[in-house]
Amino acid sequence: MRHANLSGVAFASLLLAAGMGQAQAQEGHEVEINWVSADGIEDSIGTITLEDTDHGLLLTPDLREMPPGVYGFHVHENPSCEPGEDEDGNMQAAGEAGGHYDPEETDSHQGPYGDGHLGDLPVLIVNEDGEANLPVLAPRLTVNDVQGRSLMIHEGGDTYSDEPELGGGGGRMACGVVES
Ligand SMILES: [Cu+2]
Ligand SMILES: [Zn+2]
Repeated sequence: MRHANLSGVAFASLLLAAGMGQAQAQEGHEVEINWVSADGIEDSIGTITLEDTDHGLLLTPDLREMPPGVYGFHVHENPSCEPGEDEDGNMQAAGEAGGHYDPEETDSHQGPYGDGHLGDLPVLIVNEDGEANLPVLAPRLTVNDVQGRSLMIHEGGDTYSDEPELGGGGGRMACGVVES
């Protein structure tokens, strides 16, 4: 009888472990997002969770303490949010992240539904409470594509076009590295 009880405990532990594994899978790939400046990486503003779906890559932000508005959002090439020199030799926030992820070398910024940069994502929306929690879908991407790269949030919106330069997106404001 005592033996049977012990087995029961062991079985319960096994179920618990299995349950935790499942919960982790459902949470998806979590990316921490930090403010960035020319001086370096600053405070965290939350996370963005990545998930493969039948319709493409789903990015679910859980960000806070941001000014309300619409923000340009992209996958950048390199897994770094450190400052780096721009073309004119000035230190730029998250410059080490490089440009928009563009494996086909289209050199064209057309937004998430065009044939240009693969890293062009739908804009992020921050509500009146300073929170971003509306998921966005990138139909041409998978989690695997963005691992070993970075997520970038820009001041201002995004016109999803080459004019004006960089689709009207402003400076690099917040960034997170997607671990491999
Ligand atoms: Cu960008
Ligand atoms: Zn782009």
